[in-house]
Amino acid sequence: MSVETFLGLGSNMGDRLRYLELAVKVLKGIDPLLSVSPVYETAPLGGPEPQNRYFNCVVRLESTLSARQLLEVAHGLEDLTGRIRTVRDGPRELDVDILLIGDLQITEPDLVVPHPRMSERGFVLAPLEDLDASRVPPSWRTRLAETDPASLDVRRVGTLR
Ligand code: A4P
Ligand code: MG
Repeated sequence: MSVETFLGLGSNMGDRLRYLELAVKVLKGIDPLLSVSPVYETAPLGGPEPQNRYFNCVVRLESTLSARQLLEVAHGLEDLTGRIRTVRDGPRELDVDILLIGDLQITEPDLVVPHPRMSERGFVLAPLEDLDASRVPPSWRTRLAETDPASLDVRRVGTLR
């Protein structure tokens, strides 16, 4: 049975749009009918200073893949861009986060779904809301506005080809 899955894509190194486009192209091999949110330019959250601004978007796809298989796909996409993992939250050509897999809940050392930090990130909330507002409880936005308003400072820059 296929399950509605949301992946978050982010890039803040090199040709940021091209990396997002590449990821979407590969993901179309899993679901040719996938949907892509608009692309947002966002301030880097965490990690070493200074860092480039990110381009972020969210992809919605239907898949029969297990969570583990999806994590392999995510890592495969990151590797495809030549990403080398150095420091946590460090700059990256492509970061692929599994945000939601239907209503599945997973808590394992190397895989947590829903993504544990998605509710604290304007760069996830805005594009996810574009694709499916029902996945973003209003309380998330209210809390974020109170605790970290800078995180909601995201700017829509366009759509992928
Ligand atoms: N992992 C566990 N759960 C998941 C999941 N749901 N999806 C594990 C994907 N991976 C998951 O990730 C480290 C490990 O997390 C993976 O090997 C996987 O087993 P990583 O991508 O290698 O390391 P990271 O991304 O540096 O750390 P982390 O904790 O995943 O950070 P995030 O949450 O991915 O955030 N600012 C802006 N504006 N835009 C961004 O996109 N991204 C980050 C990274 C920081 N700041 C940002 C952005
Ligand atoms: Mg990550």
